[in-house]
Amino acid sequence: MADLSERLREALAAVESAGTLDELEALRVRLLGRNGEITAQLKALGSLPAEERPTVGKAVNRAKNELGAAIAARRKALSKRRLDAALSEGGIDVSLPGRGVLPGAEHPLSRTIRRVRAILAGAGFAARSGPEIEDEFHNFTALNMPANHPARDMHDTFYLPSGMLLRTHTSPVQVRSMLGEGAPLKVISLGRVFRRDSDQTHTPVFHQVEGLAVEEGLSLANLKSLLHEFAEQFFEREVEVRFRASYFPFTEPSAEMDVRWEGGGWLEILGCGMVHPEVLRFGGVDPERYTGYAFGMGVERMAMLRYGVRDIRRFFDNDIRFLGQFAP
Ligand code: 2U9
Repeated sequence: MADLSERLREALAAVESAGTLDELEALRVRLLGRNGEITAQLKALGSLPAEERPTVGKAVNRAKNELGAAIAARRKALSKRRLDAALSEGGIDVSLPGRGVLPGAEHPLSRTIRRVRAILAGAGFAARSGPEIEDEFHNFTALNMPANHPARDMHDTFYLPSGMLLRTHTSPVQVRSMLGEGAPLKVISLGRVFRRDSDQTHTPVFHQVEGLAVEEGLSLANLKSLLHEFAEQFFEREVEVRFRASYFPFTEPSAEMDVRWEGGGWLEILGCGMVHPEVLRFGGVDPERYTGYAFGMGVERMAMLRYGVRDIRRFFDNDIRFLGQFAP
């Protein structure tokens, strides 16, 4: 009996100091398993004198139950320790609150493009698109910018090894429309254009909207009234506009349109003009019979003016804190 209680104390100490679940399981098998110590003790009861059997038997059973309970408690403690370690090591704290779902918002450039398109659709312009990789003819030559024309330099063109180029404006789309559809024509082209230029108001990729109308009898007055109406719809208020004489190789005469801003100053919002007869001819249109007007604007610039954004690069950072402000 003395021997038994000594072994029990030792066994309980061993359970308490088991450092892993595997160690503990090995211990359980050694003590309580089919060939374990306790089982051997119970088997040995048979060889004891009959009067000692009940007392010793009870003591062995008590030791068995005590050990079983100690092993179960130790197993629980070790399991918890293993889970805690896994959670802190893996860096996942499943008790943290969720991140929540942020509402989506249309990109300010997409909103601006949609508005411009809707306003011009209301004025009878149909949208056309064309390739972003262009040839010199459609991007320059047909727009009255022959080889070595100084205006080609101002476009800071990206040239590809093949001799093709990334379009520097959306005008080649309208050249293709004139060649493909002929006159009369009333189209806008809207899309990405590329120039080697980058600062607070210039990015190498930006968006343009251009309009072109070709018809018999179109005049500068038609162009001016269209653009005045466009500005009022775009800014959703009555606006005062003025036209300043300018120069583009593809229009003659050419002008820039300014809008009167709060504070009394003038802000340039777009360029325009009557299509140069040479450009009509390159598009397969007879300039003796038809006249055309055209206009072009930068979508980023329009969005900056409408939303009060000072740095054009914000449109391309994809910072949710910036973009989230443009939800309708
Ligand atoms: C054809 C004939 C004429 C399109 C035009 C402008 C004036 C213009 C600028 C606005 C800001 C470019 O994005 S920007 O830097 N564009 O001022 N664009 S007239 O004239 C055309 C187009 C196609 C066949």
